Amino acid sequence: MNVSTKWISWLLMMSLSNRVTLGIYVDEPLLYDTFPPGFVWSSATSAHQIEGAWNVDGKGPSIWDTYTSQPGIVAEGATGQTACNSYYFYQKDVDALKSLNAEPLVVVAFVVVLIYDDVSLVVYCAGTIQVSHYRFSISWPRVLPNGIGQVNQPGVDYYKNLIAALKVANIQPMVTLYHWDLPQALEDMGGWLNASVADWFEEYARLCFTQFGDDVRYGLGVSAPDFLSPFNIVVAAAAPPSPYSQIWTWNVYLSSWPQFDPSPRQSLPTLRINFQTYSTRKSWNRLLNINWFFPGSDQIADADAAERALQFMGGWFANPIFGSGDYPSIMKLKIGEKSAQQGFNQSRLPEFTAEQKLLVKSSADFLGINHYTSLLTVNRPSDINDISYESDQDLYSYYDPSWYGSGSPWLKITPFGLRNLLVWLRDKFNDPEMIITENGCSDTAGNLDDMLRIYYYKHYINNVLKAIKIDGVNVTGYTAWALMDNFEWRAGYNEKFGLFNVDFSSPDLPRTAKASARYLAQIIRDNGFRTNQPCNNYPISK
Ligand code: GBH
Repeated sequence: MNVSTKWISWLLMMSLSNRVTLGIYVDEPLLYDTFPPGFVWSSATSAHQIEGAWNVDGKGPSIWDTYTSQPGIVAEGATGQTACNSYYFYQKDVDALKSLNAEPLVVVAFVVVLIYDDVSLVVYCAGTIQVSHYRFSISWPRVLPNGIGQVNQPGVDYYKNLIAALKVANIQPMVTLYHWDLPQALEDMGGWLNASVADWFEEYARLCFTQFGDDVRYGLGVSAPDFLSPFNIVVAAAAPPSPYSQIWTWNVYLSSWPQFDPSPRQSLPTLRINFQTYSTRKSWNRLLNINWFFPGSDQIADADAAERALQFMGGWFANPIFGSGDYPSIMKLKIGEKSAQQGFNQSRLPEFTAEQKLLVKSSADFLGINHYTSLLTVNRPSDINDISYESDQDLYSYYDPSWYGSGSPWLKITPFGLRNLLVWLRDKFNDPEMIITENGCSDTAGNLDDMLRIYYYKHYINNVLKAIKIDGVNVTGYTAWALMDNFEWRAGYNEKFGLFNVDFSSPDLPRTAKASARYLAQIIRDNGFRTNQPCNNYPISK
């Protein structure tokens, strides 16, 4: 990128930031242009959120099966025991994906018209660009009921069947190895806090590569590792009183990267090499969940706070792999200083050895980003006695009241933040290849006429396009979360992210395309935004 383009994009970013800090939400004009040829279009789910069949065919329980069996924790006592029943209904999922998948042959379209009498769906979906990928996760306890040791063949067969069905539909699997459903058997041995987890994970990953590697072009590692930390999922998933509640203050950093994660040991590079030999394309990754943080004012201290928030959330994992090969210096500084003041004899942030740094650095082929929302951030020193990941950051984040909301309290619709984020990641982490591995919006209605979601996808995807075309960021794929309404963790079934509605009151759990599914299919068909497609002109039809 030349100097003047950089300068212009900086000016654009500043004007966006200023507008946001003024607190007035303004619709942005769309860029009418197309994505680069070969751009990856995908939609995503995760195993525990959709599969159901939690205790059949030899599957072992996961920490989420245990967790949701405790009353009063998940909204309305919801569980993932049935969910979308994808263990049995996976063909319905593939069919849903197919309707996001534009068939090139008009002949096919006519056949479908005759069979389904749904002309509009066919019209929207006809074209030459298609959803090329489906991102799903493998349930570790379904293939290894005890986490290690005995393999559960029916579980392996399930994923083989799914992959085969995707192949028939010409959709590439994009496989997440871990989306939070740790085998309970491993949790009982200390879970992510037991250093042996690196070996356990390696055994599991090897099994997956051996069984599925031939058919998988993109392999994704651990989804949103920050949410694995004891503060989040592990503590929550362990029945109180949890041993972690005593030690999490010590282990929040430890458990969220070097100890609990195989990367600094042999495994990640080894697995990556393994994966390469099994794959037509080398790819290995860990997915960052990262917000964008705008400074809450034009004070330098608040700009620094926003940068700190980004580094703690994204740099924590991106910097060791794509940046300097170590934790961000601001994390080292803050946690080091605070640890000393708090009487720890060393920083609570562990240090990588030189060997670990080398192993981690460049251990991924692209940066996977899960992104949903932005916040405003101001500098605010924390109480020194409060020892936590949040307090270490000395800041306060909040939402601008003018931003549109969603069905989730934490998710405000801020499409401009995504473009800022992509530019920031490009600049801080050496212009990595990036794939957006999750992006999407919830409502609580699950209605088919989901104009809010159309708005969300339209403007977020358009900001990805601007980042590519105007700022020169190397984004090669986009994944819509979620393919269908599903079990939304602690929110149960109340928050609906689906492109497809699932009728949970019917035993068949039918998946029905929402207006947003058709809208997205249109963007995919056009591989972008065409001036003769005003982008808001896709009426819902039966
Ligand atoms: C994604 O994470 C998950 O990867 C995906 O499985 C999930 O379906 C999707 O979010 C939508 O929820 O309840 O206020 O404590 C995005 C990051 C992490 C954001 C957990 C919400 C809980 C906020 N999410 N966080 S709160």
